[in-house]
Amino acid sequence: MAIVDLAALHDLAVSIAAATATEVVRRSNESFEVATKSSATDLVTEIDAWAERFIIDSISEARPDDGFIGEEGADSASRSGVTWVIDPIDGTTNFVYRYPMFAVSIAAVTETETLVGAVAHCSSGEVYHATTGGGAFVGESPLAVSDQQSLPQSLVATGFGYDAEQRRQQAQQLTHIIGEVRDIRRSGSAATDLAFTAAGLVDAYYEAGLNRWDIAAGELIVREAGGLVDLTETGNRRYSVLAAAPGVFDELRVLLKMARGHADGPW
Ligand code: LIP
Repeated sequence: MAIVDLAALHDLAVSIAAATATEVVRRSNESFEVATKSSATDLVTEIDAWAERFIIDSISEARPDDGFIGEEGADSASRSGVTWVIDPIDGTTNFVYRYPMFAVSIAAVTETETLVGAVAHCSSGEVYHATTGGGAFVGESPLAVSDQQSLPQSLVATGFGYDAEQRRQQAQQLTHIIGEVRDIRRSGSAATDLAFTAAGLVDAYYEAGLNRWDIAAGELIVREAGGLVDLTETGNRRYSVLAAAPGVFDELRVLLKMARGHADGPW
């Protein structure tokens, strides 16, 4: 693999995420086609498709040998050793409802690690970003996870899947968690939840049934902000993620394992 200019890769990710987010927000005020994917509640719009195409074309102009994996179907091999993992609009349901919690998530990865990640929070215009070994930032401001040491005082984000039975099981687990923490937040965007964990806006985030594009950028941002991340591939290219401040990570991991043991199924 050729030597990669991390700074250039990072600047490409941040600039394209920001430009995409600006246009996504502009188009959110226009009419657009909405369709469904894996279930009647799994929405996709023509803006998701446009955004993924725009991101790929913009990156390819600068780096024609890179590969792409995207939520809306991109799946091309890399000739450079660098592959971009793209969620063009993470939180598509929120986008359709104009509920201001959706993000553009772009990560550059190799076979062994994530090099850079950028999550553009569309409603604020803020871009959360990180380079491996280079720290995490929102804009120019350094990010750090919370210094929370008490699980009962922890604000914990989570999410639920598009399959009704999956959601039912995830809600069952939640009944064993919600009384053990300060409170729960459900944004509807995994990338946003991970960025907010890195910023200390929540103390932790967990969710199962995610795709790689939901988490690729946010996971690096949390780690570079001093957080701990447990990422488990659960089959069918789905992932379970726990991202947390170090002071509550182990205790929350144990609680999650207990809660999943009480649910009717694997979620
Ligand atoms: C969403 C995730 C969210 C999860 C939703 C959905 P999408 O991704 O970001 O955390 O709870 O079910 O998977 O589909 O909006 O890109």
